[in-house]
Amino acid sequence: MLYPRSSQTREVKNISGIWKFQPDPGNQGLDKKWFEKGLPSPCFMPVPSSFNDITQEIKIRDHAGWVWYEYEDYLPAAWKEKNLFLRFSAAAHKAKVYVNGEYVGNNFSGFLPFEFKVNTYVKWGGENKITVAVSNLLDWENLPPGEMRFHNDDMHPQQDKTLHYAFDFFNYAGIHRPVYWVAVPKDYIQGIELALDYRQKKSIAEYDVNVFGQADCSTVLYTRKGEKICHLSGNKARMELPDLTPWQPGAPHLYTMEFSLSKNGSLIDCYRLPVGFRSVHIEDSRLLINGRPFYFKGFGKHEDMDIRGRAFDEAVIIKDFNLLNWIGANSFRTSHYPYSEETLMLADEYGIAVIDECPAVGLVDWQRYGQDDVIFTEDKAGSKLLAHHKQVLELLVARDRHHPSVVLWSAANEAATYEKNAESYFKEISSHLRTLDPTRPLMIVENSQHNNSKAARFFDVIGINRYYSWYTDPGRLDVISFQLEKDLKDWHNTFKKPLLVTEFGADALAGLHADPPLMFSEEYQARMIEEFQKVVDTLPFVIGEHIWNFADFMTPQEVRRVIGNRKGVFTRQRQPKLAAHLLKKRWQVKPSFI
Ligand code: BDP
Repeated sequence: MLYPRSSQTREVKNISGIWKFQPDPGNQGLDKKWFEKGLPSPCFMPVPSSFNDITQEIKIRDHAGWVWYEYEDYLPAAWKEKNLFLRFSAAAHKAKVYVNGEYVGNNFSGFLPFEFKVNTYVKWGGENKITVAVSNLLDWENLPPGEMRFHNDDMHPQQDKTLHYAFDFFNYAGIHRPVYWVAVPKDYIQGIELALDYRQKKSIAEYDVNVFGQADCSTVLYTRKGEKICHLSGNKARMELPDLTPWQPGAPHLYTMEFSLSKNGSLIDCYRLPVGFRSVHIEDSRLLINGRPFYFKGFGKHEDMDIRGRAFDEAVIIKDFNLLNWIGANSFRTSHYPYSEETLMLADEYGIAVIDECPAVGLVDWQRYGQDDVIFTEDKAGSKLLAHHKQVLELLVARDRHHPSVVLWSAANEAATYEKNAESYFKEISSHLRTLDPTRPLMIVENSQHNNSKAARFFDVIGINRYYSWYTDPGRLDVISFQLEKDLKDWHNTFKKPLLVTEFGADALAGLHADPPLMFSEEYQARMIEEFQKVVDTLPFVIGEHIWNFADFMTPQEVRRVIGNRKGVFTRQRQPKLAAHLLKKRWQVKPSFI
């Protein structure tokens, strides 16, 4: 599915804005046909936004189940001659869509785009009602997983239940990214499979244009200034060009690829895509970009902000890229789900490398959360979840494969890879991912141990999350160097693969100080990060350091969290803590290429 871009043959109308909204705690919307009759007592809701923090109602904030959205919009009569799509860039987690009271389709992957052809449902030149039911419920057939738990004890009212999930970010929900009408020609470019490479000073583009209907396809590569570099005919081709400037972190050189369809010599469709040429390889426990060993300096992030929750917000995205530049970071991980398409486009533009993670998070035993469970069983992470996981990877790769900034795919975060059945599960995930994209290395992010992970050997880079002196030996900054060095050496000796320290960090309440450093102070967070860095600096197989987290973020309420996770080196409002200033000092002089 292509990103909605306008061109001389395509029209895109963003219909985000103020929609009507109605929670459905009694689950009656479907039976009572709200999609036909209209929402009974709606309030206003911004789209995009998470619905949770917009009102003053705790019941809405903590609602688990279906909510409904409604919007009315006029369509130009002239679009009758086009193929018309209704496109949602993301709605968490499941959605059912109706147009003018009729069901048009559903979606199951809350962090990825979906669209429906709506020609037969709309009134041309008239008003059209869009109704969307969105559910934030979690189950074991979709990622991220979770389940509704009934308390069944005499200390809770009968039928009392809570939505449980084993991931540490608030289950924000709603229409999280923009909604568009996309009008394309009758015969049109439906999809583009594009692989970009840079080898022996040659830039290579291999593409396969999926055309709906009958038309001749041609492709032109331009510089950003519009100078023509190369022209090829056919919908499947390979370009090999000397003398182009490659894309690389810190020096993001981009070109424009223009795909055109014509019939009897006249243009019928045109789609332009920014592209960059670069290679990513693994060699001798290093990750090479364009043949040079790259060192990741950056963060695990979240899409998270006051009021709007997990929703798309251009101001926040651009602010974050400016902060990444300010601090001297060269990369981030889309922990723990695919981020907006615009974020990846900006990573291409800003020259920031991205580890693109799918929403496989929370696949762990829930001991921490009060229950000791096995996860990789047929009723949990079994064949249904595996099939969904593979499908989400297909959609993710199809969406993001053309971004030069994406240098690694991350298949999962902190899964229970020590369980027996995790072996076959992740063997299948890695081989599926490899067939989807043979051009990029694969990563798994581990919280298991070197001697019990059954999954790490199927991946090219192992991400390691560690919290020495925090969740273990709290307060003991002095044990970090001993424990971390031993741990990382063990991992490397066992798997002989590059390691990336994908998470380390401490909660710090902005403005809380303690010297000598005590837990939760800004000083402790800064010192802990420095202790980790001292160790990774001595280990040549460690290919990078990603601090957990870029900014403070919202989590479920629990005793370890003070209105959210405070491991950000920036506050949730993006103001620097002490650690941010120290990171800036280090990263501005530490080179990206070793
Ligand atoms: C790691 C998780 C991350 C959490 C972090 C923490 O990968 O999502 O937020 O711990 O506890 O286990 O701060």
